[in-house]
Amino acid sequence: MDSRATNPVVALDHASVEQFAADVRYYLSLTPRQLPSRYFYDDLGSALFESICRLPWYTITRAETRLLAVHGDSVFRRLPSLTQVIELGPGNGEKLRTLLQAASRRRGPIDVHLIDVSASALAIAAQNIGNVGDARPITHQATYDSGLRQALTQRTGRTLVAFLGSNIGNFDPPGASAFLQNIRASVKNGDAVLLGVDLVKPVDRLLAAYDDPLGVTAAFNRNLLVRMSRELGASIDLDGFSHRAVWNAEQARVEMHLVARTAQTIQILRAHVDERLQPGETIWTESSYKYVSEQIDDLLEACGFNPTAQWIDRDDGFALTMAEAS
Ligand code: AVJ
Repeated sequence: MDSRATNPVVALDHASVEQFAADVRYYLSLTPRQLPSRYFYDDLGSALFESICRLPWYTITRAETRLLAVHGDSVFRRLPSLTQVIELGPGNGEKLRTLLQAASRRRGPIDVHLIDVSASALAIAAQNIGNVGDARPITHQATYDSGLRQALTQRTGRTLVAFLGSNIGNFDPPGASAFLQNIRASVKNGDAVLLGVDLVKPVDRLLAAYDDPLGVTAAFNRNLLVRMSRELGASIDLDGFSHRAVWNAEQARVEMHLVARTAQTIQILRAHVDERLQPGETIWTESSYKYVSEQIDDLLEACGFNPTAQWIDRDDGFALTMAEAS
């Protein structure tokens, strides 16, 4: 949805609640039980995620911001005549602002399309981008695919698609390939992607990032239950669920789960949900896949991109990779 369109908002909100209910019903019934991680990001969830980014144990945001500040100028130098940047899942837009500010000189105005499912994140991001030089923020409250489609219908010229913060980690490997292939099919030769990806690192560091001593990540995870109660009228005992993060070495992913402390029921009358969980039974709420740097080039190449630069933060194990559609 384009932020400038005011009318369809109500209809979309209604539809998105129905979609949420349908997704909860479907994913909770799977084995193992799941909930899609994109539903973390209501207003409270987005605020909790911002807090996570400030935690000493969650290094992704700071590492990426450092790389963008240092190498952002090279990104722009490699893309002369860039007229448009599309960021998928910008959150508060601070990383994109760092990137834009790193450009030593820029020719002409640049359209900055911000695509996020969170309305509150978009409002903050648009503000953060709006006061950087000649950047013109355009917001789309949408999922990645539909937002990308909307943004590209307004294509003005050479385009950079930014997918930062290791957001790609939420896709399983086939999903990540399909997603990048879809981007490749949607952009033109000479367009580029900028991909920020968290790297495999020692397990203790991975677990501390997803199960922090302050319990912010636990609150972020359990907020999904709060959201289900608030938006869907779900009847859930919030205290009946605890947060768990596990490193799945075989799959190279950190998983987050909600664990039933005792026997639990989740009931949503309007969505015909009536699930009973055994003590210890889990709901899998997120995967954050971690990569080794060479895999990122391989993945991009397999999806029709030509990697042109990769910058790595060794301290925190994070890679920023640029690739061109050619
Ligand atoms: C925004 C999806 C990249 O997977 O690290 C942070 C979300 N989950 N702590 C991530 C998240 C738990 C984050 N991404």
